[in-house]
Parts: sequence; C-alpha cells; structure tokens
Amino acid sequence: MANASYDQFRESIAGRADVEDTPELVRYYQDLERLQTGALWTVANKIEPWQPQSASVPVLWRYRDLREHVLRSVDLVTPEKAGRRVIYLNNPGRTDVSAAVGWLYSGLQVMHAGEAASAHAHSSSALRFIMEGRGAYTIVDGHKMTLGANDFVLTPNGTWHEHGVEQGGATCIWQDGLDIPLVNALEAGFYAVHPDLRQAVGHPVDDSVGIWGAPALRPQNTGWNKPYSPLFKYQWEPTYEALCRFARSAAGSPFDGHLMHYTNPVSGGHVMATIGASMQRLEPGFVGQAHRHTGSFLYQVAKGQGHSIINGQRFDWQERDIFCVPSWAWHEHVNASSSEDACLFCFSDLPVMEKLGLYREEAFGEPGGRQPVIHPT
Ligand code: GTQ
Repeated sequence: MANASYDQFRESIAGRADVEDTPELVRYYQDLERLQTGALWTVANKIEPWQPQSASVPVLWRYRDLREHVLRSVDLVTPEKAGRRVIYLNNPGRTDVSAAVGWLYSGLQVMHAGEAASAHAHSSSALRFIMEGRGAYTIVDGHKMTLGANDFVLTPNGTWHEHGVEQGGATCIWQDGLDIPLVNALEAGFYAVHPDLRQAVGHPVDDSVGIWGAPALRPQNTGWNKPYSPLFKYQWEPTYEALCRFARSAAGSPFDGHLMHYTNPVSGGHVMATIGASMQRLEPGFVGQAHRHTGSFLYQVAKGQGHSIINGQRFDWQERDIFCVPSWAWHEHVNASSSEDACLFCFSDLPVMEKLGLYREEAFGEPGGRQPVIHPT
C-alpha cells in the first residue's frame, strides 16, 4: 500500500523523541516517578501518534452464530434480576472497557412477550434498532413508541426509559447502542432507577412521530430546546422509501452508495449530541471505493447481503449481522447481488468528532479506489 510506505517514511524522519536509556537517565526517570512525574520524551511518540491508532479491531458478529445464545439467556435470567437482559459485543482489541468499537458500546437485548425492563435514566445516550419479533415498545419520558423490525428508536441521555414486549407479541431481539465507554472515559456518568420502576404513559402512543415525523415539515410553536431530537422513533418503511427515491434521483457517493443521516427535525443535525446514525442503500452490483475517516462506526445489515473490506480484511455479511469499522480504518462496501439491494444501518460518534473539530476523511489513493485483500476469509 502506498500509504503504508509513506507512513513508514514519515515515522523515520527526525523531530521525534529518540533518547537512549543510560544508567544515569534510568536513575533520573526513577526520581521523577517518585514525584508523580515523567519525562515527556519517554512517552511522546506513543501519546502523540502520527495518525489515529485504534485499539479496536474490525469484527463481524454473525447473527446466525449469536442468535441462539442470545435466546438462551431468556431461560437463565429474568429481566427483573438482570436489570437489562443483554449480551454485549466485546471488541477483542479492547480489554480495558466493554466496547464494541472505539468508545461505543453495543449489545443484543432479548425479551419475551409480556416481559418488561424497569425504567431508568443515565448520562449515556442510547438507541435501539429492532432486529426481530412483534409487539416491542419503548417508553421515553412518558412517550410510548410501538416498534417493528428495522425501526430505530432514541433514548437520549437523561430521559427515563423502559422497554417491553406486549402480551400477545412474539419474542423480540434488538440491538442497543450506547456511548457508555465515552461517558465513562469522560468520568461523567450518572445512573438512576425510576422511583416507581415504571413510567405512566402521559401522551398518545407514537405522538413524537405524529408531531415531528412529517417529511420536511416542522410543526409550529412546540418550543423544543433540548440537545437531542424530539422525534424518538424513525420507522423503517419511510426510511427505505426515502432511500429508494434518493437512488432514483441522484448517483450517490462512490464510497457509501445512497446514505441518509437520521436527523433532529428541529436542527437538521444529528439525532443526539454524542451519537449519530444513518441508513445507506447499496444498489444491486454496487462496488464501493475505499476511504477512511476518524470516528467509530458500528453497522447492522438491515437488508440484503454483501461484503466489506476493512483494513484489507474481507467480511461477508448478511441480514442482521453486525460489523465495526474502527477509527481511521480503510473500508469499502460491496453488494455483489445482481437483483437485491442491501441496506446498512450504522451508528457512530460522528457528532463528537465533528463538534470537537476532529473529523478527518481521506480517499484510498490507488487507481479504482479499492484495497488489496490481504487477509482472505
Ligand atoms: O436499555 O438503557 O444494553 O442502560 C446497556 C445499558 C441497554 C438501556 C444496554 C443500558 C441499556
């Protein structure tokens, strides 16, 4: 890879710390250590890398491998005892925190018909993406939302929220996405259990969609001034229709096909302060070019099948599989099917990268924009 040799060249040039240990220096370092200090040149190259060095590795979590183990938890623990009955995704590159990628947490939560998990609130922002089942609901600050497959629901930071599956529904599995590792890294996490363990539903069911869900129309005088979207639920059907219309109207991106961000209808910005989300459609035969950017991205295959090449490694995915792209990893997506489109749901810490001025993006410079596959699967 041309970029790899350029990186090696840059790393060999002067201007970086290059001090060899001598007995005198080692004694000096020991003296500094006793004073809770250290010499910068012993750590400078590590703490200020030339470019992002993600500890996370690309991972594909195959739903056909995971599903039965997620369902096993139903017989082993109750939601009452477990608090949340969730199997979390553990990036093998991260031993210090429970993270799926970067500073993002994710897990698969399962609930039988008639079960509910008690209401709580926390400093972490959260979202859910429904994978299977019937009759799921979430209540956010007294607003109840009914949920079906591929629906996306927000439980923003600080809101009371609880989840359940109606009597008469069918066992539901959904993906949770939270910024728990980020909030903990910032040492800003609070957690509270609702005093009644359950919220009263104080509004018409699905009212947030009724008020805020009309395409390109903003209701008057609602006075919303919170730092997250007042639209808590984004339904699959209108999202998919919008993507299909987009695809009929414009060429899309050479990297991402037709990608649309879920937005806060008040600001037009990301849905929450720390987590953004998108759905992208790869048309039949789409062969994406590789690029990389800062930020951590977790994808779920909402429709179809295909593969992605991430830092030279190929991952073949199908519906409901989840995979991650760590910060600054090269990635490209392919839908080899000649007949069916593929849709990828994705959530990320993009709002954080953008707000802090840390977002950076670059295209893979090679002809055709495609990576050599160095680790075939
Ligand atoms: O439902 O708010 O998977 O607090 C992990 C922590 C879900 C939740 C998780 C949580 C939640």
